[in-house]
Amino acid sequence: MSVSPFALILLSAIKVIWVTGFQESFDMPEAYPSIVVFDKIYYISKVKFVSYTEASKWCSENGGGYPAEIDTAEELAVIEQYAYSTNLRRIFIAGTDAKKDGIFLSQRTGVFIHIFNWVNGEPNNNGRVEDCLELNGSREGRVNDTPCNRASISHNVLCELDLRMLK
Ligand SMILES: [Ca+2]
Ligand SMILES: [Ca+2]
Repeated sequence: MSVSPFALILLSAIKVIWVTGFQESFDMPEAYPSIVVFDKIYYISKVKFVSYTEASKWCSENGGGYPAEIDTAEELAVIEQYAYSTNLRRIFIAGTDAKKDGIFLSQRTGVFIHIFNWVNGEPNNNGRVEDCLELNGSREGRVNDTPCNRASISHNVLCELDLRMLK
């Protein structure tokens, strides 16, 4: 008997699995240990990016994912906790309000993102240039609007991959 059917049963039976040492294909040296929740895998880059576009490219080229998109309150809670566990200051996730201030859309799908747990006082569109979203790992993983590309501000990136896309 191979071990993989058992692993699949585990994946479907257990809602949250900390993957460290479990799915070696996602133990990337350039990323923090990934987590699997429901049908999604999440991983955070160790590399930092000034540009959201570059961060998004990194997700795609490392594991085949995309910057995490907040679809539900449950998912937000998961990625906040994950961000918090790293204590990283700035971590890009998906969402831009470049077209209309305060209306955040997924860069990848155009879907309206409307579930947030903002850092106190946010979103503030600081300097009128904050058109992207980040999680502040050092502030309980909560959400802040941040520049998409400003030389003085660098971010890690939290990537998401739908495991059902791999089947
Ligand atoms: Ca999502
Ligand atoms: Ca802000």
